[in-house]
Amino acid sequence: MGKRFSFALGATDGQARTGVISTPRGDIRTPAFMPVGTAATVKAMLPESVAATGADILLGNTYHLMLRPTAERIDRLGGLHHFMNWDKPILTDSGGFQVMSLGALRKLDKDGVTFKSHIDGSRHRLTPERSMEIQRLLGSDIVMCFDECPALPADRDRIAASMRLSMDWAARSRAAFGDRPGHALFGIQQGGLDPELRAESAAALRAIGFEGYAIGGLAVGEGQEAMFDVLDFAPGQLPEDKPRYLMGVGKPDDIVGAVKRGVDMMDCVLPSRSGRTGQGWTRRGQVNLRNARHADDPRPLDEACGCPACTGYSRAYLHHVIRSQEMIGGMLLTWHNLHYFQQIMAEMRAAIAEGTFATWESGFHALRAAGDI
Ligand code: PRF
Ligand code: ZN
Repeated sequence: MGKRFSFALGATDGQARTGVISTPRGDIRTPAFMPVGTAATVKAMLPESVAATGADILLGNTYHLMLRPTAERIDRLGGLHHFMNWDKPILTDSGGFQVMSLGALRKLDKDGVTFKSHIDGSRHRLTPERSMEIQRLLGSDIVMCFDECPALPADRDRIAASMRLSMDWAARSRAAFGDRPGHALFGIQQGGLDPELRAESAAALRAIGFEGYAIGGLAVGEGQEAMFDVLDFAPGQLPEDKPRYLMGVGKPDDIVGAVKRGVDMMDCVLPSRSGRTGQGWTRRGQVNLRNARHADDPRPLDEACGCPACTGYSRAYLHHVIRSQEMIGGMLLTWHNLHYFQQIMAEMRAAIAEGTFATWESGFHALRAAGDI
């Protein structure tokens, strides 16, 4: 009972969807935003605080955890959930994207990728089989296929070859993942901005069969307009009855535009990373708390926000602790940002269920355009 992984699509409103992913570790309400817990921590947050913001699931990284403290050590210590004291679902990325974006030296071949650690320069290798093994050792609930994501712009031949390599790796990931009831394996669509390559990738993934389907290869420098152009067709190329996950997105307006076009899950470091540098994301737009104009401001960051940063502290205080590099500055702003991102998700889920998404979206953009922050 409740032991299997499943997705129940609830209401739809235009292309936007709301539903529930059920896992043995709990339900994930969709559309879902996943905070990023790269190194077995959502930086500056206790796990119970992450849950209090409304997160049902967080994301972990194969690349970082395999290097430190290693997947084998986490396995010996009882798995990632126990290790980091988070008992809700965890999705892990497969490592390839992080090797490409972070790894100083790497060499790609048909079988996998060899790279040097950004920590100590030691040599490591990832293949689809090794990535599946690491994600199993971590105890990940949602495992991502091992893929390659080319930086854009790139020429069509390069994107096609990379996508076909990723589809070969998707088949190897599926075979290596094996039969693991209660755990899910997601395929990752590639193909750049090209509708035909995206269609070929989607067909390859559907033929293999996955519990969910990610849209990879976006938010890699193409800009929002180009990304939305792809999202106008890519979700429709993937199965309707499975979750669709847009990887590494994004800013609040990216997230809203993605949900409008049929995306169910997203993740991004933005609310946590930018919070640590003093950026506050609010209904009215982005606020840089480092700015001197906040030094004497007794008002909260957002008077309508119920998070600890907004209910207990002034902009003047946030300005002071950020400028002073006090740890509580990053803690409060990360909490606020994660709370705000989850608030948007909750409001979108409710609007889709009520069939009022277009009205909600107009309100979302109108408040930001007013610019009064
Ligand atoms: N593949 C994987 N992880 C990712 C991406 C991808 O294409 C992206 C692209 N935005 C972010 N994270 N495996
Ligand atoms: Zn707040």
